[in-house]
Amino acid sequence: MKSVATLEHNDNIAGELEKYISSNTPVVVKGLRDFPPLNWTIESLEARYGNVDIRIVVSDSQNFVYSDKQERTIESMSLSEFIDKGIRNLGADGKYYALGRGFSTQFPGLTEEIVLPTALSQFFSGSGRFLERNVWMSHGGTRTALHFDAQENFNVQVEGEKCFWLYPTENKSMYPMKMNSQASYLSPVDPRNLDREKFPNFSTSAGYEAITSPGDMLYLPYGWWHQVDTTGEQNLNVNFWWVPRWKLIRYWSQTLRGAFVLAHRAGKHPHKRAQEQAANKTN
Ligand SMILES: O=C(O)CCC(=O)C(=O)O
Repeated sequence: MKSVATLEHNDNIAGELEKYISSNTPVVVKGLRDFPPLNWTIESLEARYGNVDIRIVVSDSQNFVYSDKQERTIESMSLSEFIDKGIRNLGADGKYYALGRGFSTQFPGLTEEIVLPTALSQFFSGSGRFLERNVWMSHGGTRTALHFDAQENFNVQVEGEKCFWLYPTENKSMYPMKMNSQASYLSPVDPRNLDREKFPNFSTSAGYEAITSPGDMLYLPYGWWHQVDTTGEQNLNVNFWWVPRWKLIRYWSQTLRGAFVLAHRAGKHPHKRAQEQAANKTN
């Protein structure tokens, strides 16, 4: 496994980072400055937003694995309830919880704080670049299943550490779930616990590792597969997703899978609609 390259935050960091973005190569920027979320803690967010209702991912273990039949199980609860069940009393009710993809817009006033440092602000200028900001929170020890996102990603660590195992967009032996499944952006492979009989072509040597500590920002390129482990008692993280125009065409297979996942979520996947029409005819 190779290590992802690192850069130090400096006033000219954008130019250095641009080379990695244009070659779709991951890199970690260390020592981020001028970034308000680095002052947050889970407790300070709870004090501000404890009563806010959020969507929480629920699992039977800290290994958050999804199936092709059901993308993932979601429950709605207040931030305080989540922190109680998922962080302060880990596993006490036999379930495990994580705030993954917690839209910043659910927390009034937070989006304004999740703003890239001035030295990096050029990346979101220009029109048509959908930008989503998320808050991630969990007890350490979680594992997020191997998947890719059809977006560019800046992922910043605030509390605890994350260990990313990354595989290039072009890698052909990732065993993605079926295109017509709910989760065609996911792979059933667990690279940290590899089943060689089931997945003989999976290449561990194709992987890269990036460990991020508070103040580190991973650039996770469009379509790169990633499995993520968290450490520490508490894990807090924010990320930015945005759309690169030319990569949508260059990595069309990822783009297509991403579009099908969105269609599934909206109930408009062609396969799902065909099934529904067939069911209606027989009724
Ligand atoms: O932190 C995690 O568990 C997953 C993060 C992730 O998948 C992402 O930022 O795209």
